Amino acid sequence: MSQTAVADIGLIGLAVMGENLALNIADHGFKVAVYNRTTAVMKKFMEREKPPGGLVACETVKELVAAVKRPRKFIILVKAGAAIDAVTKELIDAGVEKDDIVADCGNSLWTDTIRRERDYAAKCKFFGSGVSGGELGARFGPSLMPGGDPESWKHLKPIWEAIAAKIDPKTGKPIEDYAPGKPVKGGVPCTAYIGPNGAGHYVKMVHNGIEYIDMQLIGEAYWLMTNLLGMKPPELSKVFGQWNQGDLDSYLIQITADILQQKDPVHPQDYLVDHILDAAGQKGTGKWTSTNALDMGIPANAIAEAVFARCLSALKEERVEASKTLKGPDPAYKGNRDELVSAIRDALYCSKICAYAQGFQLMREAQKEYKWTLNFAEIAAIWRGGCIIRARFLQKIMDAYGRNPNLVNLLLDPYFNEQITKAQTNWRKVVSLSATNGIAAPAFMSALAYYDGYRSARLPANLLQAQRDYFGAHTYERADSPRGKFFHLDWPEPKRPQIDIQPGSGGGH
Ligand code: NBP
Repeated sequence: MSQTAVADIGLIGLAVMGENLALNIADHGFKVAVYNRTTAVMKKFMEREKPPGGLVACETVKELVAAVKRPRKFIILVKAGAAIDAVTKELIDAGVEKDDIVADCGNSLWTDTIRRERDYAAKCKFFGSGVSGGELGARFGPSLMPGGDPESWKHLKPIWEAIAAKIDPKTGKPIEDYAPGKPVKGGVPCTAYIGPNGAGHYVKMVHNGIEYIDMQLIGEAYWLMTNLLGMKPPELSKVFGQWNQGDLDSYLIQITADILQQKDPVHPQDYLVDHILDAAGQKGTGKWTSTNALDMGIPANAIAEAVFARCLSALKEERVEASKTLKGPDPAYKGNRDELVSAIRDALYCSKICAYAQGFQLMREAQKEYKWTLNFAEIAAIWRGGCIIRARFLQKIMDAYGRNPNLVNLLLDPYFNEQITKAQTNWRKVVSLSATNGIAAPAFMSALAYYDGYRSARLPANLLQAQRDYFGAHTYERADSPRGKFFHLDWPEPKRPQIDIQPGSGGGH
């Protein structure tokens, strides 16, 4: 089949994300040429959707390249990793030229995007754009985090702004009345140019790291109410539904309320959540965020804790065995139910503030490392709609960076400071209760430790430095000397224990 150049953009990869994004683009009046490695998948998609002329079916990469108008623009939505390079090379072999734009919209590691932009520079303009929102986001408006050459962004911008989720400028909330074929008109798009090379994918990675901790915190709240108050899924669903009316209003709280009222298809009298195996999966973006935090020396401990909590959950069989021998207290709470529910809500809100403080601190450091200039108010703004962490709370972060673009840490913003000051007694109560009742709440605890550590003018690292100097002559700074001046003490010889070995007492082995 030969093609004439009629399409505004080409899209490769028609799995969940690709097919929904293609329909979204077509709904907004752009013609999209679509291709999938397995042709049957593309054909099935075209038959099922019976597209009204917005989609152009291509069976080969050559056809796809020929179908797109110049300067050609392509979206790659295939499995992150080696497949991105394979597809980019196929596009180049099929005739993509130096000024054509190849936008990888998968969950790629940002350093791969930096490398790809450099490696393919002579052949095409490689661009990296984070996409969040899953299947529904892709279909009805995702949050898009584009990073790459600013000239390429000018060409992509009209499409990105059209297909992104939209925010009502009056309420700051997402406009959610998009139906197939009837896209939202007006509103502020949840996309903005993030920065050069890997910046878009980096910010998307941090988004996912925050998503891990957001989900873990909700899980811990659910688990504490289940174990300390004996609450059942429908009651818990109501609590999450109420929380969704206030400061915790967010997509993840809303879907939690929905999930908790879902009956089990196998045992229709039961709730599905009670039959789902408690072993979490992961695809790696939380781990990337945590590894990067360690590499840069940024204390994103709550985010890392959420990743480790998934790892611990995955040791299901080991945990089952350990539960038979390792002892702890049986949960027993005799206090007021409503007071505890409200304390758990406060613990969740305070921990969430710390988690976002860590995510934004990470991005602050990354911009120094990679020489990007990130606009944190804008990043919070584009996360208000379309993405998995969308929440009313993000408006507060946007306001905080609007007040002070150079804010060192979100905790120092007056609004967040006041929220934690008001709610921390409850937060501490919940963490204490989880410890005394033997209920694992690692993210609540770790966020509180971060808060207490960050607000401490002194920490026990003085002793740690002394230990390092003692055994390894690693030197220390003195509290009464300027920073950067290092000291070493010739520590007295360690007193070694005297071992009295009697001749012939068995030392000849
Ligand atoms: P998958 O990540 O499951 O990838 C499947 C697609 O990749 C299929 O179209 C497959 O073609 C294609 N593909 C593979 Br695998 N290797 C290929 C190769 N060497 N050459 C050409 N095509 C190849 O799809 P997805 O879940 O739609 O996600 C797409 C991207 O979006 C991923 O990077 C993902 O991380 C990211 N993302 C996903 C979500 C989500 O909620 N799923 C959200 C945000 C971002 P085939 O049909 O021939 O096998």
